[in-house]
Amino acid sequence: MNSEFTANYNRERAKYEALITRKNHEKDGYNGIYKRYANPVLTAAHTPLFWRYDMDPETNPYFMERLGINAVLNSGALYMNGKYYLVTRVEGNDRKSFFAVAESDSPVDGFRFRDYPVRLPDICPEETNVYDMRLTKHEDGWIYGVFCSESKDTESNDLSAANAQAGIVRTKDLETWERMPNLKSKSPQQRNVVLHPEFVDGKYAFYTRPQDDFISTGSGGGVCIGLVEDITNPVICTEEKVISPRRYHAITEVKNGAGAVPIKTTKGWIHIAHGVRNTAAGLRYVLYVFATALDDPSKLIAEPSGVFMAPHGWERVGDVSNVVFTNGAVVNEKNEVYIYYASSDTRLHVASTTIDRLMDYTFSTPPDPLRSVECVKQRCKLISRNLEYMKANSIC
Ligand code: BGC
Ligand code: BMA
Repeated sequence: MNSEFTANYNRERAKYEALITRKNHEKDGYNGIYKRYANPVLTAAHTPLFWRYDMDPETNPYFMERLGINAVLNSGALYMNGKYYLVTRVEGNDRKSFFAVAESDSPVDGFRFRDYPVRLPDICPEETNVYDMRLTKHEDGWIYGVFCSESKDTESNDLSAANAQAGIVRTKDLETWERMPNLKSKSPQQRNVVLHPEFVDGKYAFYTRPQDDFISTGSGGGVCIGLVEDITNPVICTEEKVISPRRYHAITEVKNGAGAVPIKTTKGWIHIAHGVRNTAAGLRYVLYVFATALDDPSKLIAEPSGVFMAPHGWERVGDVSNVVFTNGAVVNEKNEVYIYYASSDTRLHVASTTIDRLMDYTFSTPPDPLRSVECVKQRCKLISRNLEYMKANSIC
């Protein structure tokens, strides 16, 4: 073996092992709602060397990257039999994304990719790109993956015009995937579609996000719910009812979309979703929370005001800066909640909370009054109550 190859391989291999086995820890910073962890759980550097390099010194004398990976980001998540699974979005240097399963015994570190990425059944010859899979353990016994299936818009003269639809796969072991036809709805395009884990009126319930074209939601009013009778022929057979509307001058003004599969609690289904607003510096993606009724998942029962999570510090910078995005969260038997979120379309992080804290946040945080003058009233109410309480209890 030539010495250049060997030296480079040994160094990169040691760096990779050190990265994969590095222990994570909670980061400084307090809001009482969740704790962020200091290190990302997955990055491009966590992908195996044998995905990127040619390991044969004969054909790769310099130990050169042949098929680089650009980013590991938006991941579906599942907690099953004591293990944490992430179905990640991996983006190659060629801008195409694909899915890959990483697993760990710990929710916050130690994630390793399986040897091969997910090989999706190729049922859509026009499909160019796939991304952002939500993993739903459904009461029908299957694990479903719902993702964005993107194709070129051949009707348009604009080379970058695209068409987004919801692709659906199912599996029992995250290894063999059966693909259904893409979801059909009245909306010309769909992104950020999530399958509800339980039947609703005996049907499969999908959270959808109707959009008039590829980027702009246009007349799409927000996160909706629609029902499907037959998952092998997935057509939304009901009205797509808006459950979390976009609102003027709120964090959801330009777009919003379902994120993680909703979490069932004693008081309602808790959704961790994303909201987008436009700024002079481009779109800003943040996370927000809303809840729907247990007996009617189409009924909004709580929507805490404003941002649940926004990009902080180095999370602000990346391929698409000023973005946090989630499409996966898990709950373990200790009622701990782990939220996997990506920053700036570049790397995947984790934040932890508990069901009790998440419920307290969701149901005790007041809603957005939507006007400055009302927001001041809302804050003054908190201040005067606090000052009275502090005075009465001699707290300074
Ligand atoms: C990108 C996504 C992005 C979408 C809308 C796609 O081509 O891969 O990351 O969310 O465009 O901007
Ligand atoms: C969206 C998503 C994500 C991405 C975000 C910011 O539309 O579907 O893939 O994180 O844009 O680029």
